[in-house]
Amino acid sequence: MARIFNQHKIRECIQLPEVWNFSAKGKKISRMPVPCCIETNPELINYKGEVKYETEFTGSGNIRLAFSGVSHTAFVSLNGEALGSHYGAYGEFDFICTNLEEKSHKLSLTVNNAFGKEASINFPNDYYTYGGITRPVVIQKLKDVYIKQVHFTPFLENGTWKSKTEVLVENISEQEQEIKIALSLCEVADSTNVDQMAIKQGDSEKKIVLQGGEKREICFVHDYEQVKEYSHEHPALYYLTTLLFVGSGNDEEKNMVCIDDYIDRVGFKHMEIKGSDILMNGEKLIIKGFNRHEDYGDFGCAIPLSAMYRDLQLVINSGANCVRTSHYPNDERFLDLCDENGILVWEEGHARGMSEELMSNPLFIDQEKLTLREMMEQHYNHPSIFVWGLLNECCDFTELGKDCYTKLVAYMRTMDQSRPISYAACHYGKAASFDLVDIVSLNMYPGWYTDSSTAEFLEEGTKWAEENGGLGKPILISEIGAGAVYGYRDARHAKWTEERQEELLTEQLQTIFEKERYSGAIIWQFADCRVDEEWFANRPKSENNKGIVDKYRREKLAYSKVSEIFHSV
Ligand code: ADA
Repeated sequence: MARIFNQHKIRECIQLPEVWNFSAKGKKISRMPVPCCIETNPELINYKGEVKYETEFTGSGNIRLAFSGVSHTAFVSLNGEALGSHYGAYGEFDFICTNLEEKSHKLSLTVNNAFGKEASINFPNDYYTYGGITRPVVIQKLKDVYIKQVHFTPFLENGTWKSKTEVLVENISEQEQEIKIALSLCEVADSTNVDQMAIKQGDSEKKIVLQGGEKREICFVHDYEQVKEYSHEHPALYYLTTLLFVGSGNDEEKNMVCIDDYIDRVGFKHMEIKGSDILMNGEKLIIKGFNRHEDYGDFGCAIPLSAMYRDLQLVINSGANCVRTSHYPNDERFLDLCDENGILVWEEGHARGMSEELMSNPLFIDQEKLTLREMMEQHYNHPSIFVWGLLNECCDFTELGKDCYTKLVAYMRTMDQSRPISYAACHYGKAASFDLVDIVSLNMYPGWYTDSSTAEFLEEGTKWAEENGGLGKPILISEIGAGAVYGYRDARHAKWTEERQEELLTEQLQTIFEKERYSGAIIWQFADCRVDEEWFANRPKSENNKGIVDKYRREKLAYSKVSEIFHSV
């Protein structure tokens, strides 16, 4: 499943095999689990290039093939007929096949994880570009009309909770269809309550007529007498159920037939920037969290749900309240876990450390818009997401760079006006684009890459922000930390020892949390991760060793020290 709860009770899903036929050039491998990174097979641990997958399923009629994540480029065909391609390892994409005959169908993918100009955001980096079908694949049976997307936007008006729900439906037949959409909302906590809490005010049903092939958005606005707000401390979730009925013009209500459904989990939270504070439901947020790459031991980025669950428990036990999905949209099952545990999420589009030259690739803007659109459209309802991020440490100081940031932030604003936007910056002293964003976010490594103290770095960064469009805005330390090789302990407390990492993080965090001006700190990083060998010079084991746990989640000295500090904030 692509989520940790069942999104459909009406819409049928077709079970796919968990091991597919597989081939890779020059290798004798013939089978591969899905989802899985190809590097999990020792024969492919350094493989870059094309691999081929094939499987079969039986079905008929209208079929939706949904891929939650394929790294990084996929070419998909069904029964030998090309359906299309997709670039981007971290966003869901789908194909709708209509009027299939009842038989066994052959689903084939060619997947490529090699670097090249046609993959503008993937290049040798301080994390690893894994290969394969790395997230779940879902096949669903659709009728002639289906629910394509549901966006739920909670908001406060004169102290009363309201919501706007936008339901996007699509008629994949050529015939005109009369449909009815019905919404209901009930607390997840008592979802056994069959008398689902009907929407209190306003209408919860609407009828429309769709022409053949038409897509239409139907908007509902509702008031609520009382709801439980969503927060870190009290992550109250609600099931939002959308039902789609069809009938003919003279049909009585009772004769309309429910043919599709879409269940999601939502929460009532309201984000606001007030002066230099970030507010959630009117309360000032002090962020204390971790940057987390999707990279776990020998599983690479295809982290099993049980391992995601373990990561989240370690985050919760540390007293943290936030995870930043550095530097790409995450597996939605991890976001589901964050939702139900109140771990606030900074989710960002895929990009890390792109130079002006890389950003001048003619494909870049469209490819970056795709990762941002997939992230914001697909993850819109997650109440844990409190800020959208983009372009981590990319070129924000030249005319071309600033133009990219300007275009992409404007694009993000068209998709969500309910959450603040930020980007993590590091080019101190150069021009910056803080005028574009709601929160200034600074990456810094005091005592690690330079001898500056945290206080000195904060003073320099604050001045830099105020001179470049960030005056009076919240300032969040989006990355701070130091490296340590797991198990390396030494009386000298030399660099790369666990002792040194613990000392530096202690000074860094204590300095930040004692200053009211800052909205908190997100440690770089939660766990060690694999990096490209081009980064070997200061990456022992060809890993980014700044985790407070290693890639197998074995705790370093810093974990308990960070936990002590986070619990004291
Ligand atoms: C940057 C970057 C991270 C990581 C970090 C480091 O802040 O955003 O991805 O590379 O530096 O470890 O130096």
